[in-house]
Amino acid sequence: MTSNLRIAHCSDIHLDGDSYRDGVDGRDWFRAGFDRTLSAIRGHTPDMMLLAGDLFDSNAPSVETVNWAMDILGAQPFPIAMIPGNHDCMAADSVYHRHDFNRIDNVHMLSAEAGELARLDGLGVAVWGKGMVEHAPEYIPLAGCPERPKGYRWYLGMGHGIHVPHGGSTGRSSQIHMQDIEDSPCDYLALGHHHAALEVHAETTAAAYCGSPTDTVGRGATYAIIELAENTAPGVVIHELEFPD
Ligand SMILES: [Mn+2]
Repeated sequence: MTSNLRIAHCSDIHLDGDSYRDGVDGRDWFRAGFDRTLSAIRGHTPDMMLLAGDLFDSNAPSVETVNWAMDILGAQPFPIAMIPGNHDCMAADSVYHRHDFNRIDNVHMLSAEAGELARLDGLGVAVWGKGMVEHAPEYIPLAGCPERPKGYRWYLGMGHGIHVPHGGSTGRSSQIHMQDIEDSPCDYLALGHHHAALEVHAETTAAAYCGSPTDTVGRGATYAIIELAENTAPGVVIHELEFPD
């Protein structure tokens, strides 16, 4: 169990998405973007990584791209916990029904509809997440998160959906209400879906959308590094990647 924990958080990679650059193969472009992101993340020597959804742009990525993704996740020198997003949700045709990411030694795929925990005993970390089946107003990404499991120093959660501030509008799909963040038993919530990075901390839970490292909307192509330490406020830093021309 560690008294300090450094977490890398990325999301919304959208592998096999359409490139918006003329003459560039979208497949190569998004792969290169994820490769670059992981390289930058390794430079921070994190204890672990959280991937908060939309690794793939759809539930129909090429088998070659899925194998590429499984290989590169498996090659990272830290454990990874991940959830599906809306683009790669757990619908009947989900890419994750065809390819078992839990076969990768260092990967914990949290895809159960009711939610599930990954236990990283060596780090004293428990991670909660669940698999979105349908991106719909009825789906509440942070609903059902259990209390902190006994015996773990750090409790992390993940969610993929739209941020709803207090008094914000309802009726959208996959709402992450500020109240859900305030009520969360987790130390840190790694959120995905908004491609623009956004810190949404509550008093007892740090929370952030890390943004997308393959999209420059908002604060640029980004990922986050989180430092948790005993008796110290969490540190969340959004890092911007250089974006190739
Ligand atoms: Mn999304």
